[in-house]
Amino acid sequence: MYPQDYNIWSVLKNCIGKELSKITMPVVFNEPLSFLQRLTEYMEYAHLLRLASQQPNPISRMQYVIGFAVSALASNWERLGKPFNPLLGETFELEREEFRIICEQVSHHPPISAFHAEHEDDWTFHGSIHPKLKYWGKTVEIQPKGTVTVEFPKLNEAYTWSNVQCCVHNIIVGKLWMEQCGNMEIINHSTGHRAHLTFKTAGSNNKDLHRVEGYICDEDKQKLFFIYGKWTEFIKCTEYVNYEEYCKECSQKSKKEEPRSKSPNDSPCHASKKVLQKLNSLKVSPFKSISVQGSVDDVNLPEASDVPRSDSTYSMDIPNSITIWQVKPRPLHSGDYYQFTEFAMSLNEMEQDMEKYLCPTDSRLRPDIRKLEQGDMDGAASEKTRLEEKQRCANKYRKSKKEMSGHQNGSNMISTLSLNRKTGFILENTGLDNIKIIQTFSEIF
Ligand code: CLR
Repeated sequence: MYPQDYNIWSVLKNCIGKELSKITMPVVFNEPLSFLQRLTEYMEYAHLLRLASQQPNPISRMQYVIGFAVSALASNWERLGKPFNPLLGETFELEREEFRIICEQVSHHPPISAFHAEHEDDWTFHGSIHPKLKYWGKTVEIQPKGTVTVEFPKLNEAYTWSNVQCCVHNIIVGKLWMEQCGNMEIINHSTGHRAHLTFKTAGSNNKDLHRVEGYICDEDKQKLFFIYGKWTEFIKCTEYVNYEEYCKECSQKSKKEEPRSKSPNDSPCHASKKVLQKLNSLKVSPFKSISVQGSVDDVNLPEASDVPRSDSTYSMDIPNSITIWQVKPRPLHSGDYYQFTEFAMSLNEMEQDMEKYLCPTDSRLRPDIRKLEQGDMDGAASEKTRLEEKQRCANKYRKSKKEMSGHQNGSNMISTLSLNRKTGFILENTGLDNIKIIQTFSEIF
């Protein structure tokens, strides 16, 4: 199996209307990470939460929480490989200077991943994500359902928000690309402050590509700060009056300049286009070679549309703004390796002495992911099939056990099967205090 022999459409055209999480995709579309690891990427800029917790007033705390919420999405830029679906009970844990996190797959159908992260007694960050994929022909829409919460225990403060939806374009023809769009509302439940952020769609001329804009308001809906930036690059903020002033100046200027403008050279993104074109051509993506073959005969092909280019030189710069968050550049060879960030590249690493304390359910121990990481596509594919088969068996067994106990006792005895968290054993209560060990927790791989 080689990427050039496949295109996503050749798989998906048979799946219109199906729940996408149930479709098994060939491993060539995967990236060597589990979805639990992909969620852990939310934590790359966790220092922003520590900074937030150190701020004396709720508005500057909100600014850093916004920075964190947006920065959490940055690693998704250009990442079009599908992470592996976690197996039920799979875990991933990571400890770094600024945080520690534990994630667990708590449901398989629908797929739900839960996580809890913290740093000393500064903050906690927890929640669950249930990615719902909707397939609309040319695009796949992914709604990451679930609410996430940040708490500052010393301040008795809690913030919540939900992530915006993610659209993957050019499923049928052309090169895949992704944008995040929709509204995000971050609520400080203790003070009533709110942040309203809009993740914009690329829009005409792609002038709003990846752009995020919004404001912070108090409990009386008074707008206090203006927030702007791109989820792929930076987030800045300024007092709302500065923004209003800036808008006034802009409209006056454009009135004066109107007769002169409209030549293509005036487009603010013009200068960067060539540079970006060059950069893009240098990047070797494993997905570049996924091109449409002659097999899409039974559909009406739309025009092949290109991946919109980012216009990074065109960024609004409002006087008296501060930068809350700035993205780290991707490593040099990111394009040769699934567009990973440096942080993503570190997630499969076995750190020193890790094998001694790691849970046997940890994503790092998944043989299919490991094989893909080593470039063994066929090995990865057969391991993936084996694990999926094994999981189906385990599910069937669990289900039949539950049904049986329900019949025998006239009640649905959930306690019949229980998982001992400490030992990782699945225990079966066969009645009369007779407890039998069925399967070890470690056997999910
Ligand atoms: C985006 C950020 C959200 C959480 C989230 C949920 C599902 C992820 C999505 C993120 C990024 C894109 C994603 C998706 C699942 C599948 C999809 C990884 C992390 C990839 C690009 C697969 C595309 C394959 C289709 C074209 C079939 O907060």
